[in-house]
Amino acid sequence: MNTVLVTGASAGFGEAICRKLIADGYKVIGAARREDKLKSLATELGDNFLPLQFDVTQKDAVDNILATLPIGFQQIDILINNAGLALGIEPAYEADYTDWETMVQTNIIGMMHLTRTILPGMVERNFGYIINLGSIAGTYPYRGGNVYGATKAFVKQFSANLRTDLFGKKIRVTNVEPGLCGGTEFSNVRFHGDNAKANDVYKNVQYITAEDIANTISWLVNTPPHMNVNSIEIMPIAQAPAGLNVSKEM
Ligand code: 8X3
Repeated sequence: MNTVLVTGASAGFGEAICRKLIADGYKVIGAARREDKLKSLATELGDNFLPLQFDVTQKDAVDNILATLPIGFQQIDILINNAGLALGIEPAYEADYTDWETMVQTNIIGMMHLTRTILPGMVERNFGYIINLGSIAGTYPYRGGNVYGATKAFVKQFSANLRTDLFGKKIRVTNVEPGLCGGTEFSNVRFHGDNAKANDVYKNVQYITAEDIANTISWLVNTPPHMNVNSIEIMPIAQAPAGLNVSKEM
């Protein structure tokens, strides 16, 4: 039975991924900052689920916890770098600089550290799979996407470069790039708890859901080991890159 580590497991994509992969028969380590949420997930998911309380930005704490995993969960076959966030939607000249730093710390440095820590074991066993949660924001610019989109462009290129470094090894890497996804805390976090603003993003739109992403990841991990999906971009039918715009007012 393969073991999966999912970061950002307490809500949204992470929670849905844990639920789906447990149902698929995997052992799942769910890592997140919020212990109470992890505990209720553990009660729901049973003995094949191991809750781990850590913040991906706290390097030493992550190292200590990963070095003392219980028997049965020590060999991580699949790493799902899901922890990440968007903060703010202001243009670059008005954005909060600490928001930028937090996004870089979580979306880039947290993912880098988990990958660098877990990848050598996969290489030793010549077996493994890393799935990174990128975003369409890493490909398509939009107003206020500045640093968030740039962190996801990093995820995209890092994933591609991992494939190159792993050439000739039986280790797979996929960058999953979701578009507009509702029913999660993503926009509530982005708007710093302004729930009315967050709800407005999804009003009258058929968005994709965390379950859609979890089902995609379930499909990915169950594809045959000789096959690598380099990247997969998923938008709701209601969303599309709608062409270049020209401002007539300038
Ligand atoms: C989430 C998708 O379009 O809100 O990364 O940036 S989007």
